[in-house]
Amino acid sequence: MKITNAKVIVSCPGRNFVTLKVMTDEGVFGLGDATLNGREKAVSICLEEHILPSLIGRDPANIEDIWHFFYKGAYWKRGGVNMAAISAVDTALWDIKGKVLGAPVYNLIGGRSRERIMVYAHVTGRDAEETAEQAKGAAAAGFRAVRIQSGIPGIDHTYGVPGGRAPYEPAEPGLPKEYFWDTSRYLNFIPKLFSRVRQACGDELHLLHDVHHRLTPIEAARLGRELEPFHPFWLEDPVSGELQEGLRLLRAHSTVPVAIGEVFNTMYDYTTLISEQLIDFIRLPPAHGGGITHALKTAAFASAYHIQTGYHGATDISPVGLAAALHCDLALNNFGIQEYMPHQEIVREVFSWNYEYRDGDMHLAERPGLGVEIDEAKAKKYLYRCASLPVNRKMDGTLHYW
Ligand code: KDG
Ligand code: MG
Repeated sequence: MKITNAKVIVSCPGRNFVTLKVMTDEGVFGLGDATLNGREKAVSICLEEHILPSLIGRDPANIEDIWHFFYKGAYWKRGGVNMAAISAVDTALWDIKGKVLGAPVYNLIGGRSRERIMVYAHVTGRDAEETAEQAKGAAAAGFRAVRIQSGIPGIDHTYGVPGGRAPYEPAEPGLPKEYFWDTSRYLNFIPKLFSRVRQACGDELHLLHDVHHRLTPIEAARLGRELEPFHPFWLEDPVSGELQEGLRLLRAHSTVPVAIGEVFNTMYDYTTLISEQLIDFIRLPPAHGGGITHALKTAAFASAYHIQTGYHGATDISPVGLAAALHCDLALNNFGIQEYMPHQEIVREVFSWNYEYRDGDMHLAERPGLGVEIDEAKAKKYLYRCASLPVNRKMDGTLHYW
């Protein structure tokens, strides 16, 4: 069997997605998600100019060899753009393998380890009161885990909280917007938010929160310690992950579980974090972390240290990327939880998929390969639109992490 052609499909049904389609001489094709929010064109050029010409002619069965060809062969290893491109190739090859063998991908990587995949919902409110009400509503609708993000007194715009009635979408049309941030107001408020939500929802609902990289290690340690009475399921990206050693400080002061790595791109970004047990959940999903091949290795490394998966699943992971994560979620013994932020309805015009949310869990139907299709004619109707993630400044104008 040979790869005869491959193409990159950039489409914007409500938001931009970059999808790779790899075709073979036997008519079987595979899909991979190459979406990197705000850097879509960089990945599509990387694929078209630097990767696909060397992919054509290879045997799609040899996934491990092809992975190393593009990883080691790039010489400039790692990096978000390169790894998103490699992830898409790898995922498409697993899709092909599944279709050729007539098996869902999860059956090729160990089979079912569980009946269903626990997901967490996004719960937001303009203030603690509204967030608590929304959390109660989500629990009543069947969710057993919710991520709580709230407007903060004295800060005009907070990460994760939509301005109007539209669902939250991280990238906004045009060039990056600039928002303002105040760490001390944030730190004073979040324990009050957790207290209010616990009061409204009781003890059983799993509560998660995304700090979105904004604290220093000692600030994160303070927050972790103050949230302990409310036993969060996790605190996500409490500090920017570049300084892996920084997590030692948080660990020294708090038992709050930590999830990190949605902006990482290989297992090498995790070496200190995993081997020193400084975190509890890995966030790096197959779509950005080297595809299914490398995700399995990262998960195996984590499992030796009792660390679980909690894959990133925001709307900028396409249905193809989410399906790749769900196949791993179903098969991995050290699965923890999966993020679920539903795509807008309009996305169904371009993609169809085999996963379904029911009663707090995601369920995967038995279909060969990944189980996701793309309608190329419809995809063409939705032209790419420039959209960017915002940036954050401290109140005095200093550029900070968003
Ligand atoms: O593109 C950026 C988003 O994926 C990110 O802001 C979402 O942090 C996020 C999350 O946890 O879903
Ligand atoms: Mg996050």
